[in-house]
This record gives sequence, structure tokens and C-alpha cells, in this order.
Amino acid sequence: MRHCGSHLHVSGRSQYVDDVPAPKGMLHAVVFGSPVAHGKLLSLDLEAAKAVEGVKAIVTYESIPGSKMIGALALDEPLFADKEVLFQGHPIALVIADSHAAATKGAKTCSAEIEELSPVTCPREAFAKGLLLQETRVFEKGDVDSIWSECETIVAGKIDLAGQEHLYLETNRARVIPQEDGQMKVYSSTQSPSAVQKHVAGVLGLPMHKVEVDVKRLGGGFGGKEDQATHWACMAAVGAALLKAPVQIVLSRPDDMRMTGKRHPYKQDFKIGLDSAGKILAYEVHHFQNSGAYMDLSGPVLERTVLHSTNAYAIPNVRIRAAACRTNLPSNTAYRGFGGPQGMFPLEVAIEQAAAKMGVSPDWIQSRNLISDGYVFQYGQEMEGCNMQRTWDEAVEHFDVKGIKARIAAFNKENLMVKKGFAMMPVCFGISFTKTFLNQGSSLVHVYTDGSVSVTTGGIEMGQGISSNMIAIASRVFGIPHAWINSNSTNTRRIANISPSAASATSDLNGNATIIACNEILSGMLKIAGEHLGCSPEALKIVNGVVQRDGAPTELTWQQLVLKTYFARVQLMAHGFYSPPDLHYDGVKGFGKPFHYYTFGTCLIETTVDCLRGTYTIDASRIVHDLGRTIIPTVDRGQIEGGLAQGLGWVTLEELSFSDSGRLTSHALSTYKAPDADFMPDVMELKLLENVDNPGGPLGSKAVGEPPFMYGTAAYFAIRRAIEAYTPLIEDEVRCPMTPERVLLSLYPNFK
Ligand code: LUZ
Ligand code: MOS
Repeated sequence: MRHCGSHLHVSGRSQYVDDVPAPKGMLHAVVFGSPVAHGKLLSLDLEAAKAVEGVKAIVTYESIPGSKMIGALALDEPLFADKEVLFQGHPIALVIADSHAAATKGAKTCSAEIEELSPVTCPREAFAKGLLLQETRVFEKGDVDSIWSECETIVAGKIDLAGQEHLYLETNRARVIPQEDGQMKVYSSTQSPSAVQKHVAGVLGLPMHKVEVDVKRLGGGFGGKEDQATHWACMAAVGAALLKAPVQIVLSRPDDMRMTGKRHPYKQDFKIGLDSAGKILAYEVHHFQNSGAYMDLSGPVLERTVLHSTNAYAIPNVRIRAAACRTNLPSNTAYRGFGGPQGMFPLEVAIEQAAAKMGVSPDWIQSRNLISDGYVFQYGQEMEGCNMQRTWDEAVEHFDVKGIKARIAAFNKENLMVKKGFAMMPVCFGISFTKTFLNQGSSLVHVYTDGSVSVTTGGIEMGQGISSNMIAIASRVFGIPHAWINSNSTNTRRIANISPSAASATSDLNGNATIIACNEILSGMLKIAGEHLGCSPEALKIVNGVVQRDGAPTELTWQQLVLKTYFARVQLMAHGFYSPPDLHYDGVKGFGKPFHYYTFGTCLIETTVDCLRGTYTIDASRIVHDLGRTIIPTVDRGQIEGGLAQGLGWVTLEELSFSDSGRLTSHALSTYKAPDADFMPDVMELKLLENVDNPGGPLGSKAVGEPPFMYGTAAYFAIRRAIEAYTPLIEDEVRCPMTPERVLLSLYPNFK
């Protein structure tokens, strides 16, 4: 089966929010954002903007009819800035006009009197000043302090780990259309329709049942629309309510880049201790998360950072400190991996530096510390069904790591100005929302009288293939071809209280719910079939649209059986609800069983660095990944390659640059470089672990969205191995990403 939207995507016919023909009289809105990063908002001058031809209204904090506050966890964020501005681009007003051009002109004409305050953009500085979004927490296992004396090798250091722009193709947008009786219909590019519904209802002072949110698909989300699609829908809703007209907001790329949060940058302190056999005895890390202005999802992101700080390694003594530092940047937010990559990165740096000190290769240390069944994480969960070692061993053997290393060593010996490097990255990622209550999925399955089927779930199609997965699942449970099944838009009137499509868990949660719904319908149908054929339903099965009895086809087709079921007045629609059992997690103590299961994999990256120019190529990625039983192999491969691409980008090319005054200077694609197809390795090999099952996933499958992101991390270390083949690395702080500029400076540390 192919991705069910692919024929539409490649021919440009898939509809996104603003591709649906506009309703009559639709107005366009553009946001006026703060020109400074921090200050007291004294007054607004909107007169000139109001006079711009075509401008209909300007909405501000004062215009909000209901709650003026929004926020994922706490209502800590005003929809428009009121008395203070906390980041450059902080929305202050919304200019609504009869054309996008007029609204843009209006927004440019707005001005604000702001008493500037000095901005804080560094989390260490925020921490020192006590600017924290929540209490700083310490999580421990074993006894770190008393073990250092037993360590043969100890290294410690500092890290500056950058953030990352989501760069979804479709920028944030929403269209809100007033309906009869004060109701609102919202089209939003959101990963979380119920969050949009709740907050639109909140700012309008309406009950949630008056607000309908419909989402056909997103042009990418990557976490950037898990929480931060809400703002734009709420703003458009306030405008639509005031003007009693449809209002659409489509953020320009620069506005989207400077007004929305990104992957959280972190600063980190680490210390690691090993014995002479290469066993890690102790690891300590302090995470200073650059959270941005408001809470958003920073707490849960930091929590996943803590949970994944030991990644795939068994470490007996651990101490992890985590601080959510408030800075004058847009609230940083979910991004594929959700803090996991930031948790794993410093341990890889620690292993790299310990290896250098011990005179061994990092993978020698990595391989000696991999987790296995029975290992208990610092948060109390015991490892079961562990395939970590298997993916590592298969990677080493199947891809001939010995041979690769020998080839690279020979190349580096022969070449003076071009050097190659190699690194491995094991990944162990926990599947489930760490906020346990979010782990629920719903599916509504309709079988129509002509035999065609429609599936609606809480899952959002953002290109990742959830619709295809749901079709594939329904097709397998019913025993009918894919072509007879349609996957619908996600709609809050068909599914209530939808968890965001996030945490890699969307297929798991909604897929299991779809299985439950399909089985409910199927059992009624097979009962009718049994009556008709004079046998027990247990003897019957539907295969490729035909009823089989004890494995042999009968005369009865799916279509005929559907009609018989209908005439017998037996239900042909069902709602399935699924929540994974046995999850419990105390977020304050950081203890319990947060994850339904784990996914595993190992990645090898090879790179070549031009030691004259500092440029590099990523030559090969070789991955062994545990997918359980894949539902649609091409969809899963797409997720693995896409995750890898974003992971590679994070540690190599992508550099968010802020001026000292807190202004994002890389706010367009001309100044922010993300990987393209050309940047991807010429050799991309993927080996799926064979003969594996996953009782936790639908049809034995495993979640796939986020774990591959972290494979990209290997590129960072591979580039550094290549640099070291030319000259020793000299640095007081480890900085990521390894942009070509940084590589060049590392190659020539004495060149001023
Ligand atoms: N979102 C969330 C996530 O709300 N909770 C999570 O644990 C999570 N994990 C990964 C990605 N998004
Ligand atoms: Mo996400 S980081 O929206 O799974």
C-alpha cells in the first residue's frame, strides 16, 4: 500500500487550510508583533493603521470577549501582550482587512510605545537571576558522590546545544467562520484540534460544543503545531466574533519564524566516571533549558529530557538536575523527540571525551554499556523486551563496522587535506505521553450500505501517514481492499477530547481504537453471515472482500453481507476507545512507569570533511531499527528517513542566530539552512530487525515518528572524528551545531 495522499501531494491537489475556496466576505488578518524583546507596553498607536484602505478592525488584548489567557498546561499566556512584551515578535495586535495586502500594510503601520528592559536570552543567566518557570528538580539513582573515587577515568565539561526551527512547509494558519446561533467553525493547521477548540471557546466565552474544529491535513507539524497552532486560531476567532465575518490568518514565513517557539536550546554541565573496563559507573548532568517566555510545553519537554538522559545505557549511579529557565524568546515548544535528543546529547559528549582520555574509540565504551532486560531506569521503570544489543550487534556485523573503520583509517593516512570520520548512535526511546492521561485514542468507523467504509480518528494527518495506517488497519481487520476505505478529516464533532498527534503515539492509540471499533462491527456482521450460511460465526472469516468458511470462499461477498446486516437492523458503525493499560507516573517525584514500551535502534554515520574549507558531506547512514511488525513499510521508511534528515540538520547546518537584543536574525530561508535532498547521504541503508513483535502496538507494530531523529546525532561526532584526524579539538565548551564555519574554526584554532 502507498501513502494514501501521495497522488494528491505530487500533483499539487491536496487541500490545506487556505486551499479550500474562501467563503464569501472572508477577511484576512496579520499580526503586529513587538519590535523589541523585553519591555513595558505603555501605549499603542493604531490610528494610522485603521486609516489604511481596506482595514476593517484592529483587535488587541482589550477586544477579547472571554478569557484573555491561553496556555497548554497553565493559562499563563495572554493571547495578546497587555502590559509587557516578553520577546521580539510577541503579538500585540491583529489587523483585519479585506485583503492580505491591506492587513500587511496595516500591521506595518501599527506602533507601540515601549519602555525597553534588558532582555535575557541565555538560560545560565536566567538561572543565575532566578528566572525559572518551575522549581528546579534533581533526580537520582544510586550514589553518585561516593562512586567518583572508584572511577579510573573522570571527565567533565560544558555544552551549548542549539535549538531548531520546525520549518513545516505550511506555516501556521487558521480560518474561522461564524455559524448560526453564535457557533464557530474553525479550520486550523493544528496537531491538537481539541486544544484549539478549548481555547477558541475560552477566548470567546463559549461552551466547547459551540466550537467545531476540523483538520484535513497539515503541511508538516513536527511538534511546532502541538501547542502553538492554538494562538492563531484564537486570534482569528476573536476577529470573526467581533466582525461577524470569516477571518483567516496565514503567517508569513518570517512572522512564523520569529513569533513561534522552536526546539529548546539547552546549556549543560556534565561529569562522567568509568572503570578501566569501560563501564560507566556514574553520570551527572545539569540541564539549563532555554524555555522562552511562557510555560507552553517546557515542563513536559524537560521531563522527557530527564527521562532520556541515560538513553540506551545502563548506568548504576546517576544524578540529573533540570531547570526550566525563563528567557526573552518565544516560548520554546515540542519538536520531534520532545527534549529526548537534548537529554541524550551530553552523554554522547561525555562518552566521546572519556574515550579520548582512555585512548579508545567511543563505540568501544558505547558497546560496553548498553541496556538489557531487567535494567531499572532512574525513574523506576524496568526494561522489558529489550532489543538494544540486537540492533547494535546487527549494525556492527551487517554493515561491517570493522571494515568501515579500516577503510577510513587507510583513507585518512593517504589524504592530508580531506579526512573521514565515523560514529555510532544507539537510541532507546520511550513510547507514551509522559502526561499519562493523554494516552487515549478514539476511532469512529462507518460502514455504508454500499460496502464502502469511512474511518475518523483523533489522529492528525501531517504527512506522516496516519491516514494510510488507519486504512491499512481497517482493511486488515475487515478483510477488504484498501480502496474501499476512506480516512476522514479529524473533527471535534466526531471525536471528542482528542490528544495531540504527538509523542510518536498517534498510530498506536488511534490504531488500537480502530481495531476495537472494526471488531465490534465485524462481530455483528459475522453473526448475520453465520445465520445465513448455517454455521457458527467462528468458522467464518472475510478475506479480500469475500466471506470464507473454514478457509474456503463462500458465495457471500462483503457488500452482500453489509446489506444483510443493515436489513437485520444490526449496527454498521462503531466507536472504539483505547488506552494503554498499566501506565502510571508521578511527575513530581519523577517515578513510575511512564512508557508503554521502548523502541530501539543503532545508526552509523560516515562523513568526509574538507580540511581546507571546513565543508563536509554526510556520506553514509546505516541504520538497524526495531519496528516490530511494520504496518506499511514505505510509510515507516519515510518516517525513518525524515527523522534522520531533521536530526542531521539539527547537529550540522541549522543555526538559529539571535542578536544580543533578542532579535532572530536567521528568520528566513536565506539565512537558515536546513538539509535538502542533496545534503542527505548518498548511501542510506536501513535494516529492519526481523522476527520481532510488539504486543503494545496495533498489529504488532511499533511507534516510529520520533526515535529516528536521534540517529542524526551521530553526524556531529563523525565530523569531529574527521577533524581530529587533521588536528586536535581545542574547546572550552562543546558547541552544537557543527556548521561549516564552526568546523573551519575547529580546524584552525590558532587562526585569528
Ligand atoms: N507531547 C506531550 C509529546 O505532550 N507529551 C509527551 O510526552 C510528548 N512526547 C513526545 C512528543 N510530544
Ligand atoms: Mo511532537 S514533538 O508534537 O510528537
